[in-house]
Amino acid sequence: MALLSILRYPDPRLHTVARPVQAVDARIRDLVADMLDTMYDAQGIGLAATQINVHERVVVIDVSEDRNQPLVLINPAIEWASTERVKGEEGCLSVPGIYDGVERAVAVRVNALDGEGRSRTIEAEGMLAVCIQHEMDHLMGKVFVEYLSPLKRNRIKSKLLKQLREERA
Ligand code: GNR
Ligand code: NI
Repeated sequence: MALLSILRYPDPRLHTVARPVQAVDARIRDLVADMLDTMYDAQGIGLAATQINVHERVVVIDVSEDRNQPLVLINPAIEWASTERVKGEEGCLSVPGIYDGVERAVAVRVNALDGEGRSRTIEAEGMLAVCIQHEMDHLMGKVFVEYLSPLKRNRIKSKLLKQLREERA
């Protein structure tokens, strides 16, 4: 079990674009195991490698009530997204304590490699669809607060920077 530290907004490294994984080998399997440990420890429903400062297209998700249905998405690609959209409250382990509304596609179909390197297609709606879109944004260097108004985003930035300063004091 290894816990990795999670980058916090406004860390500029959160805006790095991740590169595709070339092969699902032992290194990637170790990374996935550590990301799952980290996500469960932090009580998140998802974690993108970007958040732990690894800039490869790896995501872990578990939206199950009992926290026992891990999903691993490597090199995820959206094959289809509904034109119907819905606004829901989002949070992020990299933006602790902040929650706000973001509009997303209601349903998506995603192709990705699983933890064993097998290709699979996932059809998602509800919380899983939201989480997949949120995590894929991380891989593109995008954090959910970038969907908010500049005013809100700047307030969030100031609040989190102040928290960091206070923690270091
Ligand atoms: O734990 C998380 N909860 C959450 C709630 C609403 C919308 C998206 C999320 S993802 C977040 C974990 C996280 O930051 N993943 O990148
Ligand atoms: Ni997040």
